[in-house]
Amino acid sequence: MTKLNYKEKIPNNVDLSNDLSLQRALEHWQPKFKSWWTEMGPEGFQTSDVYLRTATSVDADGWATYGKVKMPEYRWGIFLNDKVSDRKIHFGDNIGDPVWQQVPGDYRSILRKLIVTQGDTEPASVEQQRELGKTCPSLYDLRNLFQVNVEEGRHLWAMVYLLHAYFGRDGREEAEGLLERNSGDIDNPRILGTFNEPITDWVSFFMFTYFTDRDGKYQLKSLAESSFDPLARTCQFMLTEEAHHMQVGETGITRMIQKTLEVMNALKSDSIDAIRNAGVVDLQTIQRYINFWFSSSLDLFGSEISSNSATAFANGLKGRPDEMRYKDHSEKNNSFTFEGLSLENTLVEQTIPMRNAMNEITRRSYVTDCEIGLKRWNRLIKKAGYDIIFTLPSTRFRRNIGIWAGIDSNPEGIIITKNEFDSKVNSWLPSEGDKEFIKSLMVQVTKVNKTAGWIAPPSRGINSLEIGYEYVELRQ
Ligand code: BYC
Ligand code: FE
Ligand code: FE
Repeated sequence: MTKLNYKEKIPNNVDLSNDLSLQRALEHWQPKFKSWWTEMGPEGFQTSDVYLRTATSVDADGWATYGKVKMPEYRWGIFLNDKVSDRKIHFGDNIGDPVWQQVPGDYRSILRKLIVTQGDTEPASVEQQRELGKTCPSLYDLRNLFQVNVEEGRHLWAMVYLLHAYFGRDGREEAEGLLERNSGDIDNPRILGTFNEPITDWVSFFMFTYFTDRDGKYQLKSLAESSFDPLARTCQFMLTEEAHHMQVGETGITRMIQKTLEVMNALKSDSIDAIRNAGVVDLQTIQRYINFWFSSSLDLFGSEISSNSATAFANGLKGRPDEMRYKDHSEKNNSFTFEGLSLENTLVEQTIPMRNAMNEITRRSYVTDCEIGLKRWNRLIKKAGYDIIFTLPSTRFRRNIGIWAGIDSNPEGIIITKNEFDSKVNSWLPSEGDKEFIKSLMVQVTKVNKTAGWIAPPSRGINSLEIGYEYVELRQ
């Protein structure tokens, strides 16, 4: 197993010291990354010691090494899973050929676009979350936020390495662009919609890590199948880090629900006013946050019918998540039938070539995965004796990309008029009033072993440490 070389300026397991011009190019990008981190990364706490995990090797023992570090001194580096010898292309038109260690000329621009799109989301999320330290519900949560942030920074490094190593001059230019676009910037926004949405409260942060990082999981799984071997190996390693981000989301939402249920039981009431007056989030508002972040994340899979996704599949650039679970890996002559939209805006059965449906196939796996958390949360609610049930809205609800974009639908997926949508939207999506209420709950708690009133304390600490461990040392 390759050890990561930490003696170098840029920790790596790609033998960077043997490619001086690449090393120089990346060392030139490194200070730009550091200034971006200082300007656009977490606000405050940059001089605090944070209990973070850093990868020291890509195998099971070494990839999670814990210790206190100041965030700007985190060892962002380039780590790829080890090469599998004789790896062959396993989907699309070139099945059985050896995978590529260099970018084939014909696929250069489409591969670059996939890598740039993936790379753009990573720093975007750090920018979106930069203010959250001011309202952290506990030191434990603050540490988790920063862990997610430094790892998203590392995911940016992963894509920048590919751009520098395999795409020459235009790759270097794209790498600069990844630090120039900014989340929510009107003139130069991030590429994908969700990554321009503000995340200014912790309810949104937990929803984002549950729903949007999970899009990351599915996109990375698709790219981990790629015939461009360096991309596949990079994404395989990123996936090990991704699991933690989704866990932060799932446990955060669970703890928020637990606290609400505790208060409801103490009050012996399910009155929304009473629940809010007691300083916790009513389940109806949580449902509206689910509706918002789930529907936004659905757009990240692209159009239901997509010639881009067909080309990427045919060329072996981007597969389906867990491609080996499918029977046919060419899908050249197969078709996909789904409920689409007629010219009169009514639901109609539509059949399209399977390869054009790859975005929708990936989206469906994602939806199934999202449901797991909702089932767990619904069990908690039921056990507490309430009959409220969380549901995922229909994939037709509030879409901005694909065939449902601009179609007014209710959360059950029934097409309705714009008037009806507008009159009910405040019961489906967080209203200004909901956001004000959530904002009022967001107070910073940084005392050891204390947790804000709207969320239950964590059930266990990090890496077997106690919950009350000083995960972030505020002393400067
Ligand atoms: N917003 O055929 P279409 C993560 C564009 S998250 C704006 O429908 P296609 C993370 C699309 O680019 C994972 N534009 O779809 C999570 C195309 O543009 P062009 C991120 C959008 O091409 C949390 C056009 O619409 N990874 O890692 O198959 C924290 C029509 O394209 C959107 C990736 O996305 C949108 N939502 O694109 C941190 C993987 N959706 O060609 C990190 C790389 C589509 O007309 N990207 N468009 O200029 C891809 O695989 C694909 O580009 C897409 C789908 C999945 C985005
Ligand atoms: Fe990431
Ligand atoms: Fe992530």
